[in-house]
Formats: sequence, structure tokens, C-alpha cells
Amino acid sequence: MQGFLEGLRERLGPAGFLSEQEAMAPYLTDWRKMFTGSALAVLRPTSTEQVAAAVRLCAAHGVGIVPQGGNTGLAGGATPMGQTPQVVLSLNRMTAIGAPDPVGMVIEAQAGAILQNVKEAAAGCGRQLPISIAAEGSATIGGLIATNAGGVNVLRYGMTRDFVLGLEVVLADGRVLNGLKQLRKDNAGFDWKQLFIGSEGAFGIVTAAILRLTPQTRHRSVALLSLRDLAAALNLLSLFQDRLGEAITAFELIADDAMRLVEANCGLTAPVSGGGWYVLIEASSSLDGLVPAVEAALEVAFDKGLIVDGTLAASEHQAKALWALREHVTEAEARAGKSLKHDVSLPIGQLGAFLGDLSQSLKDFAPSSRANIFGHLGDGNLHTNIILGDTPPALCDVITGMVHDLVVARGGSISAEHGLGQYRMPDWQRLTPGSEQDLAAALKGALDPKGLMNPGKGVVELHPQRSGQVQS
Ligand code: 2HG
Ligand code: ZN
Repeated sequence: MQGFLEGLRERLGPAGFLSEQEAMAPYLTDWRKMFTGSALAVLRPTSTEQVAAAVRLCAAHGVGIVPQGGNTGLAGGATPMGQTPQVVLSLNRMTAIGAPDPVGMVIEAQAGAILQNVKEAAAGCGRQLPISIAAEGSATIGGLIATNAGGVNVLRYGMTRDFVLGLEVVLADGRVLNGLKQLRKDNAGFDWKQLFIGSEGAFGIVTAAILRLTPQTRHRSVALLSLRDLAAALNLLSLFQDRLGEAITAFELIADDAMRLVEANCGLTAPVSGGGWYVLIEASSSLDGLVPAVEAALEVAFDKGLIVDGTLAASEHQAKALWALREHVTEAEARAGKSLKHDVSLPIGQLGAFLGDLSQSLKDFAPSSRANIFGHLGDGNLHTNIILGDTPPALCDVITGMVHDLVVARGGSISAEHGLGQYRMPDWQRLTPGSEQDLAAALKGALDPKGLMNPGKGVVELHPQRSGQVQS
């Protein structure tokens, strides 16, 4: 192993090779300290050639590689796991961002470029990259692509996949696939880049991408409303879709309990009296007339009795303050003690029944727990996190398994936008039809026959124990 590590240090230089425990520590645990692993070294290449050289050396020595971007994931996908020898390969020194093309509406970025920086570069030429997540000041383009990240604008713009026009990938044997094309239309053969989007580094390492930009919207309108029940929220969504169409950019749900948690733990105050549920709605457009259209839609909703109370931001400052309430739910939850994360999606029509099942099952299984429910209602994606209270730790797997069973029984997914990582892999194996798992294993066998690309995540032939699922 010493010769192998020397070889890596030689190829990557002293700044690109960390092996001291203290220097490696931040790369070996996720930002929420839910998952911790060990590695022979942390590699920090500065170019695709260096990534390829490191991959070739690892392949020759049978060492696994865990790619890591901003380390902001919630499922342990970028943290090493298991006992096999592994290195972490951080892309955090590959941060180049190309000049945006305002006519072609594209921008090129290396995998380690931070989302916020890419968004600012696009905004500099009057275009936007409307991927919007709370961690955008740290999350990287490579990580977003590897997890096919979602966020609050999916309703209008789609997931990260919808922005990827071209991809450069280092394969498991160290060959480089250069697909940095700017094409919106390319049916010359199958679209191989899709294999690497959302597969969490299990097939190869994303090193750069060409991203699609959209026109900069010039007006936005943000409202916080309280509602009596989920049915009212769905009626409101439908009403807004009828009246505002594609201008609806976000339609976020926050349970009353979740809002109270934000108020109690983050020192913020909702300027709207509670009614069971809150929705935060954003509409945006390049065309004039957005605000009167939103006001008219709200008036109709009030007249129909859908809204208990509400406020429409009168300034950008107020809009940001309303968004802060939604953006602080995760932090408020973390301050409330240990919790289990669930990132589920269901057909929208099944959401109400699912939440009913969940509340009943929690009463039966874990009476001292409470659900923290919020998320992207317009996408059918809710975070049904469970704050454990006095629930015995031994029940964690049972609760998560129960939530996932309820989701699958109603045609849903156990991960809408965060990925499987190492956290959800056991339930994916338990709940996914064998034919789908066989297909995934066949692809893994073809692209990574030695099983060295992000071992245990994305697509897996190991059977790891669920670990570190409790967030404290
Ligand atoms: C969000 O929607 C993120 O705010 C985080 O996906 C969700 O903390 C969570 O569970
Ligand atoms: Zn989310």
C-alpha cells in the first residue's frame, strides 16, 4: 500500500494528497455528523487528467473511490463505508466556471464549482440557473448531478437532470468520456450521460458539465398562506395552476408544528396566524402583470374559503423573510433533538391518505415521537421526518421501514430528491423489484466490474447494515 500511496502523492502533489487523520477528518464525516467512515487518503485533484490518473492507480490496486463535492448530502452518499480500502476523491479544487453564453443559454462548470457561484456567473449576463436548494452556498455542480438534486424550483424547471446538456466523466478504468456538448437536441445514439446523473458516483466520476440556462425572470411574487387542511392546499395548487400556469415557481408546504418549531428554535415569526398548514408560494415571470395576476388568484382563493390567513410580500426584503421561514425548517428540526429523515414522493392524490396512515402508525409504533412535515407539495415530495423524543433507538429501523412501506404501498418513492446514499440502500434492496435490481447490477457490472466506484452506494451488490440514520 505504501507504494500505492506514494504514487498518488506523486501524481497529485502535496496539496492534492491528504493522509493525516486531522486533515482528512472533515472529508470522512458528513456535515450533519450522521455518517462517519475511514479512508487511506483524501485526494484533491485539480484536473480531469489527475482524476483519471488517480482512478487508474486505484483500479490497479483494488482501492475503492468515494467522490465528494460540497459534502452537503443528507444520505451519506459521499462518506466512505464498510471495511474495504477506499480513498475519498474531493472535487473541491476543480472549481472553474466558463463564461456563460447568453444566446446559446449555456454555461460550463467543473464538478467542484459551487452552485451559488455558477448562478452568479449566469446572472451576470442576464440568465439564470434556477436550481434552488438551501445548501447552494456549499453544494457543488458534480454533487448536484451525481444525486440529481431537486430543490424548491422543480415544479417549474425540473430536477438537476433537466439542466444537464453535456457531461465529462472519468470511468472506472480511468478512461475519460468527453461529452461536453452544448446541444439541446442530440438523438445520435442513446443518451449515455443519463446513466451518470443520479447514480451517486456508482458508475463513474463527473468532472465537468455544460448546463442549460433560462431567461432571467424580472418579477417575482411570494405569498405565505395558512390553510385548514391538506385538501385546501391541493385545491389552491390547482387554482394557481389554472390562473398562473407556468409562472408558479414554488409551492411549498409547512405543517403548523414545523412552523412552530422554526419560531421556537430559530427566533423567526410567521406573520400569518396558523390554520393547520402553511403554503409558501412563489410565482415569477419576465412579463409585466405578474403581481396583479397573483393578487387576483389570491382573492378568488379567499372567496372560495381556501385560505385562513395570508400575506403577500410587498418587497424583496419581505419575500426573503418569508422564504427564511421555510429555509429554517431543517435547522429548527436539528435543534429539536434526534430525528429520522424521510424524503418521499407520492402521486399527489395519495398524499392525504399517506399522511393519515403515517399519523396512525406513529401513534401505534412510537407514541413519543412527532412528525416534522414539510416540503415540495407541488412535486408530491414531502419530508416526513420523525423527531424521536423518547423513542428507543432500537425502533429507528422499524419506523423508517414502516414509513417506506406506507410510501411504496401507495405507489411512491423512498427518495424523491436526496438519493439513496448509504442510508436508504437497505430499504431500496428490500422494496425494489428484483428485475430492477438485476438491471442496476448488470449496469454496475459492465461499467465498474471491480466494484470500486463509491462502494456500497447508488447501485450495490453488498448488503450493508443501515448505519448512522439518527440525526442528532
Ligand atoms: C429541504 O427541502 C431539503 O429543505 C432538506 O431537502 C430536507 O431537512 C430535510 O429533511
Ligand atoms: Zn427538499
